[in-house]
Amino acid sequence: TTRSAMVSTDDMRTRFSQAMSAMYQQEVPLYGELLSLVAEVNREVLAANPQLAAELADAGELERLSLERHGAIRVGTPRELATLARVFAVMGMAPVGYYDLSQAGVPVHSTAFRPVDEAALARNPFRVFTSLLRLELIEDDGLRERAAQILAEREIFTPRALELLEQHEAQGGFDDGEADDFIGEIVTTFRWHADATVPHATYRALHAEHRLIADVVCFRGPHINHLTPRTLDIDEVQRRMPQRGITPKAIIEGPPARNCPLLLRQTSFRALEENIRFADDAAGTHTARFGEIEQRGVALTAEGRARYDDCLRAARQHDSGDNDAWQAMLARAFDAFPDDETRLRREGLARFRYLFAPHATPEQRRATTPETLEAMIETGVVRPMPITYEDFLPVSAAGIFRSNLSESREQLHQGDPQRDAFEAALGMQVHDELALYGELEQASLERLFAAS
Ligand code: OOG
Ligand code: NI
Repeated sequence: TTRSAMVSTDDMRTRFSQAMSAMYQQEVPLYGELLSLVAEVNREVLAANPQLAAELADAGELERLSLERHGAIRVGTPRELATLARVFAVMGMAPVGYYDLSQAGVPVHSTAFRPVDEAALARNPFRVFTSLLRLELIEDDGLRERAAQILAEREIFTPRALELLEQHEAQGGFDDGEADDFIGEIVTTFRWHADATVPHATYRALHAEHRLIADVVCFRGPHINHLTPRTLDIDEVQRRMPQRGITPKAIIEGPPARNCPLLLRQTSFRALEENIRFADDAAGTHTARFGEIEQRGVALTAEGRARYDDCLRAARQHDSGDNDAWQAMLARAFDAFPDDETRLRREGLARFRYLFAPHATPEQRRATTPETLEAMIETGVVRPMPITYEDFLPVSAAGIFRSNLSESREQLHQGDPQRDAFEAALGMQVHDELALYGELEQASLERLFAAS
């Protein structure tokens, strides 16, 4: 008998993000409330902007507008990270970027598992921001060894998940039933456990070192700590959260609102304090889980990114913690950053995908060369479209991590970037995100010139 058709990696990723969303809405009802608020604001934005609605409809984006775009987890050991890399490969997700959060006082380093090719990104860009705890930043030898030992003893994957993973690697795919089995087993790894694996005293000692250390070490698995839908108006969702009984973090992270949106803007609600039963039967609480929203803009070149970092740094010297004041400050700090597509492109600050206009004639297409490109753009034969930023921002990510912590800036653990150690743990190198955007732009130009 022939095997039934194998499920595509894109389909695996979609099944995974849907299963995670269903589980998380059930586990964290406030997250369901956030999703409903996001859908409400998205509906209003579309009703007020028929042109945007038409563009999104053309791009096939309307049906999945309010669906999750990313989630985040934190693991404790190289082996856990390496196995996750294999699991995410089944879903067409590869590690992109290296983020050193220790610079911001968070004792982890991270990557984002995401699709990299254009077609897969268009089908479903779902990403998982994945952090590895840096135990070496625990200063106390005894506590560090205890934490390492607790982590060494746990197995975050079910036996069936590991069996299916090996089967997938041997046979190169899953049929429909295996695909659903696998997703079910993997989602189990990311569920919440209200019972900690350690006595309360151990939890308290690790927590005193850093709340995130306790979060990673004291539980059976890496619970999903947030999911993030896409909003069309992040400022409005931030404004309305309190009306829904949701407490937002103080400020929206990332660049200010712009005519040509840049990179990524994010905000979240403050993590919930949840009841926990410890291994010695003591009762207590733990704060880890929240909901986030994101609004994405254009990817920048290395030069654009350096300018972004400069503007952000200038504004951060005056951070008051009040969102309105902060946004006004940011807008001023970004005054000098060009805010129209033509300048962003001509000044080499942002990445674009070049397409022929539908009305471009065969002669015009043939006449399009590197030398005539600018003229073809000016006469409307070629259309540059901004390439969406698909990654994360370390300063913003540190701000999102802090929705777990007190709003005060914890500056406990300063470390150096350890990219080599991270990649050794991962078992592979991470993709360079800046290079990926350059390749997308280059590929679109080559397609254009191939017509000449
Ligand atoms: C991850 C925080 C980073 C983002 O969107 O920047 C993040 C975490 O809290 O584990 O998800
Ligand atoms: Ni996030």
